Amino acid sequence: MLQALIFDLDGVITDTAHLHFTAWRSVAAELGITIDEEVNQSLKGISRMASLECILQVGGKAGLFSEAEKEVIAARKNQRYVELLGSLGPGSILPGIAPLLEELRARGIGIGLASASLNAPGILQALGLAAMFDYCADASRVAHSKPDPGIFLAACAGLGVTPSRCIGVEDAQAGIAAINASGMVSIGIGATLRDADLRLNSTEELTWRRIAGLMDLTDRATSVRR
Ligand code: B16
Ligand code: MG
Repeated sequence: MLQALIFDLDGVITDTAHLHFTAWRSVAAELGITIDEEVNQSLKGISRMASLECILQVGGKAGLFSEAEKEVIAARKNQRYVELLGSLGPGSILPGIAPLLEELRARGIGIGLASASLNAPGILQALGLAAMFDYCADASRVAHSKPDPGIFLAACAGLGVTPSRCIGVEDAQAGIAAINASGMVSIGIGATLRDADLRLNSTEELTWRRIAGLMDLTDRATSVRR
């Protein structure tokens, strides 16, 4: 029996990647670094400080800043990002997600969030979805970020569910690796993702029918192995 669905936020519930990009691009430009869409893709799902390290690397400036200076740069990026989040509202929820959350609620299936974003609670509020989530894992309390399974396991613990009875939904390769390492069943949203138990092209395809079918398949695979 399926106990819970645990969602990534950016790229699954809403799309804030372009807002992260705008904020990082302006901060990077002040450091004399130009970042393009390819760099932006590599920042998907990874933490704020890991994103900064990646940008410094791209610009050939890794190792030039102290920890305190990096904290200041990351805070500047976040200030700009939070300003941009003002544009989010219920209309920013990705297609198919709102009806799916309603369906899961009606069926008594737990709903959790496992986002690397420290802004996740504010984003759910802005989308009008905060009350739909039974538990949001706190990225600041998890030692290692994705691909480590920590954030997904924290969400399972908070919901009081068993990982193997849960599905995780992600749009980033590091996130799929995290779900698989947690022992949960994985669904990937995106054309280029590898290793997901089910890969879909968009959130529109993430329907209750597909989810139920995936759990049926994994139940059968488990009973054959037994
Ligand atoms: P913040 P997710 C991730 O969200 C983003 O994909 C990633 O680009 C960002 O660096 C990370 O959150 C941290 O965000 O700066 O707001 O703490 O995909 O894990 O929901
Ligand atoms: Mg994501």
